[in-house]
Formats: sequence, C-alpha cells, structure tokens
Amino acid sequence: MTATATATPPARAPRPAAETQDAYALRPEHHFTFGLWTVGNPGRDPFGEPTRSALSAPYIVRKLAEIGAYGVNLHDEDLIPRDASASERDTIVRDFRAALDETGLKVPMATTNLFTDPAFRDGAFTSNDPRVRSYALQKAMRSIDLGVELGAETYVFWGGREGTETNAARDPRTAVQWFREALNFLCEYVQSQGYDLKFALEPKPNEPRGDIYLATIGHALAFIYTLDHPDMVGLNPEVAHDTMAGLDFTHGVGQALDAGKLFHIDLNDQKPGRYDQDFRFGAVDPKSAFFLVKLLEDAGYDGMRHFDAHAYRTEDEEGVWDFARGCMRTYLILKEKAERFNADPEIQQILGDLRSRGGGAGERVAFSAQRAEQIKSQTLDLDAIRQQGYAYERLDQLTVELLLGAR
Ligand code: GCO
Ligand code: MN
Ligand code: MN
Repeated sequence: MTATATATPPARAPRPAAETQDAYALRPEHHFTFGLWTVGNPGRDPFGEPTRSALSAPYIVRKLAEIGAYGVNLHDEDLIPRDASASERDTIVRDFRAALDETGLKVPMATTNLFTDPAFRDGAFTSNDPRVRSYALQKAMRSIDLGVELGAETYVFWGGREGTETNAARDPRTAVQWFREALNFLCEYVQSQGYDLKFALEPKPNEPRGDIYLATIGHALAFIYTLDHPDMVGLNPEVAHDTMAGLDFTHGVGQALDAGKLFHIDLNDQKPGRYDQDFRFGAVDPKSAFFLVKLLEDAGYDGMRHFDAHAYRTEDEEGVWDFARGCMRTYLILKEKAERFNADPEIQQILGDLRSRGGGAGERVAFSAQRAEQIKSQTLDLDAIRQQGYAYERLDQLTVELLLGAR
C-alpha cells in the first residue's frame, strides 16, 4: 500500500456535452419512470451490507426530474415506514408532494410491499393464516389510498411471497381461490371509493419464494378472466422474470398487447438461469431489448416505460444516475433503430417478399362453408413450398448490422 492513499475520491471527467444535447436527450414526454426502490437501492445483497447510503424520497424526485424522467413509483413502505405515526405520515407525504409539485414529476404507479414483513413469510393473499390474509387486505387498501392521493392510475400486484417451498403446505387450487378472492375484494374497494384505478398483475416464476403462483404472463392472463371485474385488471410483465425462466419476453408481451392487457411494463435486463439481477435495460441482451422496444413502439403502446432495475453494487451515487440515464438512453437508441429497421429498403424488401408469397398476404381466413370447401379443394404446389427458404439468415444479419451501426 502506498502512503498517498486518500479518503477523497479522484474527480471524474466531466460528462461530454454531446450526451446531454444529442438526439437522445431525455425528456418527460418519453414517459420514463423509476421506482423509489430502484434508484434508491443501496446495494445490499444476501451476502453483503449496503454499499451506498440511503437517498431521501424528495431528493430522488428532484434528481429524477433533473435527468429527464417523467415519474416515480413507490411501494407504501418506500415512502412511509411501517411503524410511522399518523402525524409522521402526514409530514412525509407533505414533503414528498412538495418535491413533486416543484418538479412536475408524476406518480403514475403505486404498489404494496407484501413481502418484507416477516408476517408475510407464507404469503400475503395466499397465506394459510386468515389473519395474515386480512392484514394483506388492510395494507393493500391503505396503500391504494396513498397511491390515489399521490395521483397513481395503475396499481401493481407483485406476489413475491405468494408461493411455496413445499407443495405439502397448500393445495395450489386453494391459493388461486384466495388470490382471486383478494383481487375481487380490492376491485370492489376501488369502485366503492370512486377511484379511477386499474390493477396490473406482475408474474414472476421464483425468488423470493422457491416457486411463485401465477408464474408467467400466460398464467396471469388466464387468471384475469376468472375475476369478477376482468376489465379492471391487466398485466405488468417484467423482462427479468421471463428471462429467468428461459422464456422469450417479447412473445409474452405480444400476447398481453393482443389481449389489450399491457397496462404497465417493468424494463430491465437479466442473464437466463441466474439469480434475479435487475440489470440496466439492454445491458445483457441488446438484441432482445431491440425487438421488445420495436414491438412496443410498433404497437403504439402508450403506457409508462418503467425501469425496475438498479445500479451494480459496485457503484457510488454517481453510478446510480449513470445507470438511470443509461436505461433511458438505451430505450431511445433502440427506438431509433426500430425506425431505421422499418425504413430499411433491404429489410423491408425481404419482409415484403415473405408477405406477398402466393398472393395471399394479409388475407383473413374467416370461416364460411364455401371458404372451407375452397381451401379443402385448393391445389397447393407442395414441392415448391417444401423447397423454399425464408431468408431469415440474411434478415437477421441485416438486423445485427443495423444494431451494430454498420448500416
Ligand atoms: C421483484 C419485482 C418487484 C416488483 C415491485 C413492484 O423482482 O422484486 O420485480 O420489484 O416489481 O415490487 O410491484
Ligand atoms: Mn423483478
Ligand atoms: Mn418488477
């Protein structure tokens, strides 16, 4: 060790002007949002203590506004400690609102922490203990009140503790029934209060429970249609959750969009087969992120682009804001790439050729007895069909070259 070690970190090079003034300048109308728990993540992990100090909620609001975000989302406990008195709650909410009013930052989404309290060790809405199920409803209703007070229009349910380590504990059908009962109850609560609020279910396969109920987009989507008020309930899918399970997230999002159920989205990145990493959007698999952004933009998705991710544990506070800007910039860069993809003559030529094969492009095959007869008796040139290629190697290479900046 040298004798010159000092407690003062070396000054960092100033950020180049290009990054704040270029085509990817970050603006509120892009509808990028972060959770208090995301940029506020102090770098704690199961093996280590926090590496960063806590940031206050009003400070986070001001910083997010400064870097061009649209909104901030929260769990009840991100803002108000579980044991706060009524007057402490009022003071906290007042200071938070003052920062929102001052900056114009919005709170588009809120949610309940139904996972930290040891009371929820066996689940919240699906706990075997009816007192815990009541506590979960109580906490959710109070948290819905808070969310609505702050202007939230979407309310997320992520059932992190709704699951098992052993199926000896509970019949999975019972869990589904209890989950349904709770959501039906809360839909009626929202209606009874006259709130303009929709619910978004967030599926995840595992972590923190060994296995979580409603593990995928498909499970959650089917479940919605068994509820009393399916119109009030949609999805909040997350990149990392499908990727952990080795699934193609973009396919799930496509199905949610098709059903009109993409109410919200959690963007981040993740390597398959790992612990829940919550990396910066596009950090692991920019190509998958590109197809996701392309889908959202092509579909005209008009909801929030929420980043449910956090900075590497190695980072100090400056690294946190680098992380946050990075999520948003990558989204905008990929959006621009999607526009180029849609305008690229060679790419569009290949797609056009595929669509026009056999002259039947876009033709709907609605049933009629006549149409059925026609298809049954149609003579198809199967030899030619069996031999034809699809040019996807060329198409994918063009996509990769576009993404790598070579076209
Ligand atoms: C996770 C989840 C959560 C939820 C959050 C909002 O893996 O921990 O993604 O971050 O999104 O609780 O409901
Ligand atoms: Mn997650
Ligand atoms: Mn999430």
